[in-house]
Amino acid sequence: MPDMQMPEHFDVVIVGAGFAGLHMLHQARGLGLSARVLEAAADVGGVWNWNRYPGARCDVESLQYSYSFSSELEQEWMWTEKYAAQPEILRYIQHVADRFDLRRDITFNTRVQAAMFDERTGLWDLRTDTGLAASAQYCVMASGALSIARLPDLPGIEAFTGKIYHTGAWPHEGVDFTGKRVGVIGTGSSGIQVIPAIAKQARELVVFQRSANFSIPAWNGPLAPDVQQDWKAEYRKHRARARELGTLYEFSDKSAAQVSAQVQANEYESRWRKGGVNFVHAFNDLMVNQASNDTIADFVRGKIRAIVKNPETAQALCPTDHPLGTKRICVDTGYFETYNRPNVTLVDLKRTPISLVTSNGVRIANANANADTDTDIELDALVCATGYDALTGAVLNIDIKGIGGQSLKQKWADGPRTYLGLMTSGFPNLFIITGAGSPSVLVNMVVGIEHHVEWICNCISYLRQQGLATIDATKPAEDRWVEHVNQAASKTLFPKANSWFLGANIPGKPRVFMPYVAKIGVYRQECQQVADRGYEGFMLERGIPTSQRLKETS
Ligand code: NA7
Repeated sequence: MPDMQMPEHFDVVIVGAGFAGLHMLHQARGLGLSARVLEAAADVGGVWNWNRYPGARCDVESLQYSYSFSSELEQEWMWTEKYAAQPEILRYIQHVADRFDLRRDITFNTRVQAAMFDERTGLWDLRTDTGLAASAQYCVMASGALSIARLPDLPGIEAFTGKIYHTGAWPHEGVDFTGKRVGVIGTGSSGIQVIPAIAKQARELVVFQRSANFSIPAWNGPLAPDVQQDWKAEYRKHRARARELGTLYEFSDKSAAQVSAQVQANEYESRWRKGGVNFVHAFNDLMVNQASNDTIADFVRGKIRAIVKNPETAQALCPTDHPLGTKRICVDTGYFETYNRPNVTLVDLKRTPISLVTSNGVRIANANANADTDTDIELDALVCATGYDALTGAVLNIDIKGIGGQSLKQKWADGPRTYLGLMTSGFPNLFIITGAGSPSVLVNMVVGIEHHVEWICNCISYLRQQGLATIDATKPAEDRWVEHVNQAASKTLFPKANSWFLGANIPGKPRVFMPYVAKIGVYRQECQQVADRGYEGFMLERGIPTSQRLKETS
């Protein structure tokens, strides 16, 4: 443990320099606050700095996956593709950091390990892995919803002598798979993007699939200058709509249940040809009515069977264990077509699970139960596209202690508890951006981030104007919010999938549906109402809250 320095004091400390942290820093400066961002990586960008795997791309259109706070920025930045690839998004974020001179308030290569609320001073004390210490009146967790990469717990993995990569921690210098035998584990969004890219380079690619996933073609391509100009001419109108709707899809006002099978098929076909996540908004009951969902899921399974030539592989690639859209829908470029290549093989782990990782490959159980030998697959490299400890992982990775030394880990042992997804009771002046209990990963992240930063900044301004020292969620308000978020999810098909939305990918993680399924416009109104009513459901105090007060008011 490095020696701790004397803490440097700021009005706000922000954890993370991705889209959220940079925006928070810029807005905090606008309020005249002193602010410091602490960032584990060597540069800005968050997930876009870490996820450098080949094929990494955003599945929200570039013109929408960008900040709206500066019209000059909006107009001057030119996107080259409909869906931007990771390097272009990273360049954009780096440009934002430079254009608004943000780097001077960011400390890089510094991972926050602990944050503690000091009842004597009313400040948050932060400790980092470099020995740097900071204290601040407000602490903002901008640490990302998908930033704690998870490697699979496979027996023997430590014995593998080839290279092991995780898509979420990709080497900056890139990887050359030419002539190599590569295994990819995982077929979520990252796997579905990386598989076609690696297949083009590697000698052999073996995909290890635990669950088949639905994926829609992106039909990505260059962004025509006139399309970009037209969109930019109307940017204010588009942004206003995005604040209500999230990403601007063609939302349908019809239910699939209302129309004939032919009308359904025509609509699915037309949306498949347009591509992207827009596909899942073909009808308005697809996420609430299983029978309706079956119609769109059947359509995609039909497409998979039509694309993939080997019928056995096609069958294994057809998802049957969850309704379409209840796991994050994937958007791809030639994913299913990749299985027609002679150098690509699919291993269905449901039939033939990995029994051992050996020094030079992977051993899979034999599909024929009577056969006495397992099959060894020799590999030079293993790519894990195995996902993240989503939504709560990054926050709980830090040892956070609130009033009375209460640890957040303990408080959230049975699942995250927040009020509005923004704060958690007993942790005054600690704000979370796009965390559990907010729409978070279910909407365009940049829209969600901008809303949270706006709300937090308005809140801090209010506190300062009123001469208040702290804001803290009350327990009853938090309990009501958690119930409200659960209720909202239970009216949908989402809980039917073993998804990372409910922590199912992490052994032992409590199964709680974490994001709030409401439209961002509805959520925005709920947050605004709370503020308009003088921060209803929060305790606002002139003095410093203590454990004694907490006992009295909870
Ligand atoms: P995801 O969506 O969590 O996908 C992870 C994949 O890895 C998924 O197919 C998992 O199967 C699979 N997985 C995880 N652990 C294992 C083990 N132990 N063995 C075999 N297969 C495993 O992560 P992504 O990075 O693809 O996407 C995350 C989000 O980032 C994405 O939605 C975008 O919003 C951006 P499972 O389905 O759990 O059976």
